[in-house]
Amino acid sequence: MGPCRLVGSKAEEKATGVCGATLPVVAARNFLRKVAAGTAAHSDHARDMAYTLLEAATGEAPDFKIKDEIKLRKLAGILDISIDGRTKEDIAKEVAEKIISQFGQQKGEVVFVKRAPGKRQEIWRKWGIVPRGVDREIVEAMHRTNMGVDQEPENLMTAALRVSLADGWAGSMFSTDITDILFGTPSPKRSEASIGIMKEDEVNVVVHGHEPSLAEMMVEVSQESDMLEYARQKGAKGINLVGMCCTANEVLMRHGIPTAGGFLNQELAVMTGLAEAIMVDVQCIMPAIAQAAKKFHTKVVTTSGKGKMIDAVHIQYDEHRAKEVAREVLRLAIDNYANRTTEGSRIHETSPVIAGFSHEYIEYMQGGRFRASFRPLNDAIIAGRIRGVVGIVGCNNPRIAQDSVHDYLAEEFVRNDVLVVSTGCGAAACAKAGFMTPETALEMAGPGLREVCEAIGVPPILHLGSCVDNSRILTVVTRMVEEGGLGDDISDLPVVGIAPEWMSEKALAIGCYFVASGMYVIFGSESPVEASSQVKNIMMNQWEERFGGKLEFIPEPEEILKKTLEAIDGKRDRLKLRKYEPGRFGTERKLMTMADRRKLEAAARPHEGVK
Ligand code: MSK
Repeated sequence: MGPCRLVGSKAEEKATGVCGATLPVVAARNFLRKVAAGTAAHSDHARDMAYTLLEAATGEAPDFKIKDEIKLRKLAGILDISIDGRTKEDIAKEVAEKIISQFGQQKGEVVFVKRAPGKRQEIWRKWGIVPRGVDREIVEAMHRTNMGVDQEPENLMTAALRVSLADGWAGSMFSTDITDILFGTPSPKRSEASIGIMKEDEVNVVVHGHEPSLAEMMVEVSQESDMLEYARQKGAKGINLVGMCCTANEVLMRHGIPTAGGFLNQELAVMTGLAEAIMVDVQCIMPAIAQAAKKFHTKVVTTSGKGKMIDAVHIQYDEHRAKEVAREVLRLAIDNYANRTTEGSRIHETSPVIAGFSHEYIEYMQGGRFRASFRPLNDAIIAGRIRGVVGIVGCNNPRIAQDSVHDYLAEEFVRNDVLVVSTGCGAAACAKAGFMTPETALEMAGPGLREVCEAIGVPPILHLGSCVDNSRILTVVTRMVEEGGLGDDISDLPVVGIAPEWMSEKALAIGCYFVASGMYVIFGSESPVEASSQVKNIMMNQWEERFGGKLEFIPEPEEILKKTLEAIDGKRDRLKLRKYEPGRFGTERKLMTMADRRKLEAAARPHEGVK
């Protein structure tokens, strides 16, 4: 009696389960469950971060300090917490407590809803999708989808948007803000990407997963002289910390630690034969790595009580003794250096990458410390130098050649003067492809976008961080609205969100909160609701009418590109902006022939005539 799936020959709109639940009900129910699971993942991560902030403030987690006091004070302001005459620890304690209370809040509105544009908040209130508390929305979603509760596809799908908002405008946003306060708000760092970053003569330790607390400690202890000396005693020249998946994005953005890649690269890290240890915590960790590791010397080390794995070593993380735990993992890796036996294989090439574009830095780079704003970006869009903005986010999945759609779309958008922001494994894909350097603007970008990137000195594809950092995209689009000239709501902006190679329930939660925030969102690969035209109609038409955003699953990359550009141009028309004209700005690069050169010289010296 459930949870049901209607598949195979019965997968027709009129099919029902034994209880009478129709196919659209079952499809909507399962979709809501997935969105709730994705929201739970991001938000439980956020809860751990909030407790780390609390214990850093009270001194119970002495290895953690408050690194970004400005951001802490700003956040206190948003939370209506007084800062006058108080120490940063005192403020941080109240900030952490207030955020922790948001998880269990039963009534009212989660506090960060007020960060959205006013018009957006009204839309949410009108349709009753303002989340009350993070846990309440997740629990209610699980209840509604239990056998015999919510039997109406439309009602179930509306609930999916509400629970997703508890992710984007609460859980994920809490996590991003707290992580910045504890470990520093990212600013651009130069580093490298690809499996080629593994070093033959050093102890390679891969940090993989999502929560950055223990990885931050690994960054610190891997630079301690005692640890480096211990590694030398064991015959290694040094310690090479390597990131994987979203933990990689966190330590890349803040410390320039190189990234080995995204979700589908994890087994490859083992297969290099060079990984002494892969330290994991939660989310997107394949059990297969422990099985692959049996053929090599690699130790897979689980560190979260929530995420244990057969055939892995477990070293429990404890924020009260965080550095001690990090040293324990590192020593295990160093001791394992001498055990390399089976020869692995790998590529040796790496790509340069500039990562670390927090929304604060994006604002700063457009006007410096005293005139930071989004004005130049909005003006460039209004003028048509930049056609629009696209977020390419989300995972890889084994049904698609890894990174192929991420890379294809990123390249084509940039060529078409569309600024790209990227997070998660999408960002890892672009980093490995070598797209995240300012030089990319010169090599690939359309002339208008190239001009803007050259003026500011940034890549045309900006690395905004990990999966929870999709909340930074919400802040960026909100700031664009506030800056003026591009309508008065997120749904007016020429922006589109894309998850071309998605696989995780977290990606569905992200997609839904972008839609509820007013964006057109396209997912590649396969649709989890393909069998139900009614549910697809809700996602495409009803959501667009009510919320100004819609969700569409499009497997063909060329079609994703076409529909995105059409949507951007459609929004430009509605805003009555200048029609985008390719090549209108800047100078098209062109190979000069000798005849061209002579013409130019003659134009410069008209009195001499052409010889
Ligand atoms: S790691 S959720 S595979 S983006 Fe955040 Fe990558 Fe998707 Fe996991």
